[in-house]
Amino acid sequence: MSDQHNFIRRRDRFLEQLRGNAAIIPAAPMVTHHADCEYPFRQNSDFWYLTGFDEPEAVALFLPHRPIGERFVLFVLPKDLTIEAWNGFRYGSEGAVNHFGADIAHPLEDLPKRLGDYLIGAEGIAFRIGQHPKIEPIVLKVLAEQLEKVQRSGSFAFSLIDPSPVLHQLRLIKEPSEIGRMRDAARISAKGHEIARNAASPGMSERHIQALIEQCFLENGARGPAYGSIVAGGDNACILHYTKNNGLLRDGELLLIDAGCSLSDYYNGDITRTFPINGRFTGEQRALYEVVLTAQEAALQAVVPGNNAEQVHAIALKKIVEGLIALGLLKGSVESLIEQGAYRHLFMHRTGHWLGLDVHDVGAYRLGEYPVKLKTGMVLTVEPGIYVSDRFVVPDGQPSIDQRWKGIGIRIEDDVLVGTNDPEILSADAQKSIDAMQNYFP
Ligand SMILES: [Mn+2]
Repeated sequence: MSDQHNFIRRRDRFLEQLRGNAAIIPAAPMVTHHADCEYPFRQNSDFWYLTGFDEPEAVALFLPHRPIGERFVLFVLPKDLTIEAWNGFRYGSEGAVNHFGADIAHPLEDLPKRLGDYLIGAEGIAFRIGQHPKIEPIVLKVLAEQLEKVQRSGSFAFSLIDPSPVLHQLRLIKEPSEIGRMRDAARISAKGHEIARNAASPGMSERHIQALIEQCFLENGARGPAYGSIVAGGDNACILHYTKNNGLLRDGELLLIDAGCSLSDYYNGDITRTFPINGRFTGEQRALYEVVLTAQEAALQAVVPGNNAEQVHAIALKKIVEGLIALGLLKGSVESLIEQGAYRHLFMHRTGHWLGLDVHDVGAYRLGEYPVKLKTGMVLTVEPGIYVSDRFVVPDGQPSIDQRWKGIGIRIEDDVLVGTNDPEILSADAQKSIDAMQNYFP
């Protein structure tokens, strides 16, 4: 169980920032896989961040308008020895108070009848509409009742607001304990990549490599992969979200692996590496790999306080476009190609995203007109790529692409902590130099 002090501090900060609004934050439900089988449980990251409570269906109330000692209320699935014999242990209301610091806890079934009373005196409700279909009708019913009362008494305004901006701003800046866990997640993820590269050889299946990397995650205590592992040989690498992983690894092709683990407390790694399956780059593969690596390393250096993610992307993009011009795959000036987007058949995604409890973590990238500035404690990925495939149409005025370049998909992705000065590359254990990618002979 994670350290309760962290959760207490987060709740205090959240309560403070809610001002007079009462927040309702639901846990994740169980999700059906098929028939009566369910997916393994995955807690809602907002709920986890504030509670550390890892059971489904629960609802947390944060009540800044109540006295100290009544501000954190949990509604939880009740103890039931018969159900627990089938589905596992539950803490129940008592456990929620004794082990998770709830001021008060109730069985979940009491939520509809108790929620209204808890909200009396709040200025409004902070609840995210559209994401919690089971809880939303209960919240809206209570809100309607409150609005009726307000209308009659005329005493105060009662609004419905979104708790996400406040909560996600908190989540965007990682605390020291979270940074420690992000290092762990990246280290284990990197280890899996090293194992995969050392094992890969022509004739193996993508699935076999997936098994090896995910075995590493599990052996090292992770829950499993943070997202569907992408193990993509050859042209499959040009399908950005390829997860079929049912192809064969062919001599002369590259293997792109985009995989990271999710830890017991949900912190995630997200790493991509690309290497030749037979241990030797072709000339074309090597040339494109050098372009991506150069772009990625330049972009990584820009992950410093005061810069923003758009600048990081712009640096990577400029290097990629320069490299592609030099290789004859693009034609024109760097500036005009970028302005016209005439590179998008070769590099069609952004260079990164926030990383944390969610793989594509929460937090704004822009506040109105202004890109969010990088601050110490933020974690993001830096992941430029080049994809050469018949899937993507060459725009008018750009050179058609010779067959020898086709089927090459390269992405290099690291997880980076914005430090006080230099960036800390959390995933540095996963090799990426040209030599390391060729440093094995089957
Ligand atoms: Mn990523």
